[in-house]
Amino acid sequence: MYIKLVSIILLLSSFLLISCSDDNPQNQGNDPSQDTYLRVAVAESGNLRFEIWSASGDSLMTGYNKVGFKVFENEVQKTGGYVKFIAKMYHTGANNLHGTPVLPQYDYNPALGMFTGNVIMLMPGDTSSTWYGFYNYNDQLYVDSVIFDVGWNQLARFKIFVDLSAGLSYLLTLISPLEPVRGMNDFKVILHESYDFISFTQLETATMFGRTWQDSLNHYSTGNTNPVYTGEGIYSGRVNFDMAGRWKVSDSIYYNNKWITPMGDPPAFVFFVP
Ligand SMILES: [Cu+2]
Repeated sequence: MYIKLVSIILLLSSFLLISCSDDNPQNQGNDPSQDTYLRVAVAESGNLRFEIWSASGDSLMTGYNKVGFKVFENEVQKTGGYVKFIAKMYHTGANNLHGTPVLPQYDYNPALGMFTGNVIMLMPGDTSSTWYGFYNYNDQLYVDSVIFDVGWNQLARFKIFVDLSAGLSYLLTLISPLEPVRGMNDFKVILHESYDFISFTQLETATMFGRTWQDSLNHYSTGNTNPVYTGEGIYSGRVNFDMAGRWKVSDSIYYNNKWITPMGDPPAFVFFVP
């Protein structure tokens, strides 16, 4: 079990390292006032169809995806209840499997006509790594094991840290800024806990302390605010990149009466500010 966990973390780490080289940035806006949902995946079985719609792009991408599910039975759309969704990735040859963070349940949002929430996609699919979706409506209707695509958002960032004493891993996913600008930026992250990298729990009661600095000039900016929980899994603060160059934003996290980030070496995101 432990060996398997380590191999999955290594696998993810090697992918996440690659993802640090952003030589071809692409635009992934996250302005909630401009939510336009596009259909990004379909899973059908008999007279049943589940659709995933995304407000984060025209396909599911690595990182944070704001999504809604639509369910049709005999072409009649469901307008109440809930959807459950699980995603599992199989790595051919590596003989392992991992999950990705999803919500325990997606509730119906009448204003949007969908079962809304988020999914975090840890890795892109490719020829040897395949995502399978398992869909459930009201614990009554199921479509299982349908392959779906996930693209690679080169701007997506994750940090994984491990509490070995507790056998728990944590995943910190950056939501904003994916494209940092000079001056004030919204700093948004989402935090998950996992003991096996198959199921993940979204943590909503952590306390976060951000720190923003520029290594090369030993420069700290002022006017930053710590990320605080604002709902839907998201912790939101502000970071001030008051000069161009390479910035680091670290996040020390206190949860369940202890520090879960390594003391003196908290996870840090690197930003290149034009
Ligand atoms: Cu994978």
